[in-house]
Amino acid sequence: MRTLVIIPTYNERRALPDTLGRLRAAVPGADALVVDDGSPDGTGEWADEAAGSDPQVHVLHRQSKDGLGRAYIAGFGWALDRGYELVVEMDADGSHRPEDLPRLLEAATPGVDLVIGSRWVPGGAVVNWPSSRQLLSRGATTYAKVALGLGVNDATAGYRVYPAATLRRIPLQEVNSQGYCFQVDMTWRVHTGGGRIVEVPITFVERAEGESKMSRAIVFEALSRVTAWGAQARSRQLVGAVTQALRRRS
Ligand SMILES: Nc1nc2c(ncn2[C@@H]2O[C@H](COP(=O)(O)OP(=O)(O)O)[C@@H](O)[C@H]2O)c(=O)[nH]1
Ligand SMILES: [Mg+2]
Repeated sequence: MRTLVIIPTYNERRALPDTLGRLRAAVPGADALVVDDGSPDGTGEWADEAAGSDPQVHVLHRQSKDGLGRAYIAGFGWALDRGYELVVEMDADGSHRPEDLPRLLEAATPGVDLVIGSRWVPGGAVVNWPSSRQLLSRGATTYAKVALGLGVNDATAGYRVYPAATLRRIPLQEVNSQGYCFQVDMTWRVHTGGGRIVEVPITFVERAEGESKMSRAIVFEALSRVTAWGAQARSRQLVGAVTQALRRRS
């Protein structure tokens, strides 16, 4: 299967060389696309050099920091235009171990619409992640489960495999969640479209280099959007139930 691994970057000059090198070694058949948002630390220039010496490495340059979601949407479009069959999301900072990718790709069998590398299933783990971030991640997933009825144990996870067909079914230009909410947004769209989601345990390793781009605004976006989607879904269910009851009576 023609596979593209999309790596979004903002100021990952110190972490990207290791991640990319390990990825090329772990899955030599897969191509890589670095989507850089004009990182001031020279990440984009380094990626250009890597692409110059390796035809399986590509770079998409964007003007300025515009959010993880938009970087991925741009990368998905790039992948679909070029006929890739499997599209992978992977962080640049080493949190998503490239050595786990073969197991994720194996899980992308026919009939599977999304593979999530999950920290919160048996066999999954986190290393060096502060307890505050663990709590936030678990809390967000539990909230998404309750509010949306999502049967997924790690809805905010960013290590994923999408078959191209799944991405083609989603109106990507309408997906405008920016931070980690983007991952929940995409999961919710696959779920409501009747897609089959499979979780594979991974070990998530907190970055050793550079800084997290997590912010309060990102948490707030996820909280408010998930609440709104949940309310919409509940009201649709209610309208459906009332309509059926009325039909039965008439
Ligand atoms: N292109 C791009 N990449 C981003 C942006 N925000 C975060 N990233 C990348 O997304 C990945 C995950 O971000 P990170 O800050 O490590 O999030 P954390 O692991 O949740 O703390 C990393 O590869 C970042 O460089 C952005 O606005 N644009
Ligand atoms: Mg990180």
